[in-house]
Amino acid sequence: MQFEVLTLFPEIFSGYLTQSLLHKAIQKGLVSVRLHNLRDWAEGRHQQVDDRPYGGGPGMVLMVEPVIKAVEAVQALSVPIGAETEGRAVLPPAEVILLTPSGERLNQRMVEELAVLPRMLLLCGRYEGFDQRVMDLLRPREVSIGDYVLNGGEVAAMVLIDSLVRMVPGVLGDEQSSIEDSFSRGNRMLEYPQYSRPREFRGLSVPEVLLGGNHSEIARWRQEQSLERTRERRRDLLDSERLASD
Ligand code: 6GU
Repeated sequence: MQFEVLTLFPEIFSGYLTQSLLHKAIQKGLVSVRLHNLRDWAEGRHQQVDDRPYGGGPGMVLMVEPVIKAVEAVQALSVPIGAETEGRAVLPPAEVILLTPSGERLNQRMVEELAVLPRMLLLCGRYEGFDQRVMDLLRPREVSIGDYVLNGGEVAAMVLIDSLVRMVPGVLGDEQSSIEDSFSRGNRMLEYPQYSRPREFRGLSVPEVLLGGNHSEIARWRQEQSLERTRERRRDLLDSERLASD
């Protein structure tokens, strides 16, 4: 799974990309993330990438020209990272995904859908968004991570990458599985509570059932806990109408 990320702030990604799970996935060649600075496609002495909106109003708009040039240049990169010297493998064109609060809201169904794509180009916006002609020309998939406003698409891009790499076989250890994740296909329940040592802490004890070693009893208890939590916190997940449409 290959990500090309177009951003004005590539340095925001560095800590995230070197964290253990993702770093290992990158080392193993299962995932690659290539950062591109939009500023590299800006013109003129000031390397301008944003401008005031026609019609007035607050903020600045990301200019159409540098974005389109950058996307064309990234799409033209046909050699995957790590194979530059071999120079044979050709990359498929990347699916263009634009991170914006006006996009379709990300959920696990969308994650599963996107997880089949071999290569994605993530466009991170800043300021008051992109010139509409970026969307008109590129027809990207516009994705939002939720109903709140971030300062830019970078954090949202990391959220998207993080949710997608979990779906790549071999990225999670054997002991973990994305299939059992909450919200994955066939699991619309919140996770049950977990406990580890010590058995008692400040008067709070681990539920007796977890200490007994009766696996079917434990499984039943966990299922009940999941259901109870989901009822209390996320009744919408249990709604069968949504089950059919999502
Ligand atoms: Cl993708 N971008 C920004 N700027 N804000 C958001 C978002 C994206 N998703 C939710 N809020």
